[in-house]
Amino acid sequence: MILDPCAIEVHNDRLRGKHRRAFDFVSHEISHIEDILEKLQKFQIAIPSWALGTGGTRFGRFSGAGEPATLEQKIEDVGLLHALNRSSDAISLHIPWDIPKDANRLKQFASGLGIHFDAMNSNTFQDQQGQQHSYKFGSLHHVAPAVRQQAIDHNIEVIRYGEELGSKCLSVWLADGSSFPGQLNFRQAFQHTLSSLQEIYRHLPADWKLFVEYKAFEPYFYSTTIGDWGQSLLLTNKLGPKAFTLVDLGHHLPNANIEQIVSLLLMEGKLGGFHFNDSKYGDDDLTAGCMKPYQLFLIFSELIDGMDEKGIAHDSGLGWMIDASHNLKDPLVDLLQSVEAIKIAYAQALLIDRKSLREAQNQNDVVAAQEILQQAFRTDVRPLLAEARLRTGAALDPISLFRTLCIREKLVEERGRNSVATGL
Ligand SMILES: [Mn+2]
Repeated sequence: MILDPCAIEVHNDRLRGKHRRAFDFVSHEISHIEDILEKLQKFQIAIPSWALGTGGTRFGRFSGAGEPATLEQKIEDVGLLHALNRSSDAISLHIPWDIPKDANRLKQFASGLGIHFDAMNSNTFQDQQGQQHSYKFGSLHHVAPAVRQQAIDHNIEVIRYGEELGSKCLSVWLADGSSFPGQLNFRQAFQHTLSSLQEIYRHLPADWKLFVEYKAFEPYFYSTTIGDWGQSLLLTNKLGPKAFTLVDLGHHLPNANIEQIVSLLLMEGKLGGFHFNDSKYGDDDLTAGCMKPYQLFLIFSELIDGMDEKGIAHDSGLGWMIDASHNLKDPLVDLLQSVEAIKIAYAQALLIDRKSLREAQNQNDVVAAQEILQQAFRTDVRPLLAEARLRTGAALDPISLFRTLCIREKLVEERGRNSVATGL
């Protein structure tokens, strides 16, 4: 399904007056409003192919209707999101769920919708049909060289697919770990992981990046071989300049100070990208900003501070992606909500008076520092996001337009009630 641009025009015309009043009210107080609007227009968040279908828990999965059953339909869904908010111009694929049959045709189809291919994701956390060796006891860290080699070969194959599609990045997340004390020799598991990643790194094209994601626990519950940012940073430092740490917000132990992690990784030039989601207990994979919007704002505050200090472009210097699961809400609407929440946090962080904050820090003025941060956080920046959308031809209120146009109902008509997306 392709969105008719006239529908957006009609929708925006209806809301324009109300929007203008809200925008004038808030923009009035902001000195660098044009700079912020320009940054908001440029800032894009990639959508992972596996987030377009209904997610599940280990207890069950309640399929939605009209899910994208093919790779083309997944790209079409991201095209719809992008048409609605002009903020998600890339899709992140997962192999083997998204093996492209005709890469050139797929690339053309995607670019017709304004979509390109973000990071490629490998999968060594499941066994695939016909696979020779099992990943039950891990992949790149496995005690058996043949299993490690199979996992290495898979990652190299993922790079090949990515090259055909114009991607520039391989994201590696390993489930490798142990569930019982004594099961693993930690040092050996780490060394095996390092040498496996070194082999993959050797096959990385010159203009590619390798993202090494970490996760504190799950699916194993005693140790994870890349369990935290320190372990990921050890690996990426040893691998070389094309290797970076990837931060997934849900992959920390409760109450971890993620903004501090981000700040130091940026300082070391080793922060590669982000997976956005939100959680209350563990890796809950909920809509970004639904639980801890202040934490998201504080993370963006450190991101902007660190990127500006290093001269890193906000829109292209790091990889921005959503990594969430949609068990209750329509995945497309949930993704619209996540993108909105991420950009709200970004806009609020752009409002921070950096000069005054630095002065307050240097004078140990704790009260002033808090006031400065909260002044930015408590500003309602939603009219700024709406204005940025208006200027790029997107909808002033993407979720209401999604509902008014009965987009899901039309997708169900096209695809049927029982179409199921590949993924988890
Ligand atoms: Mn992730």
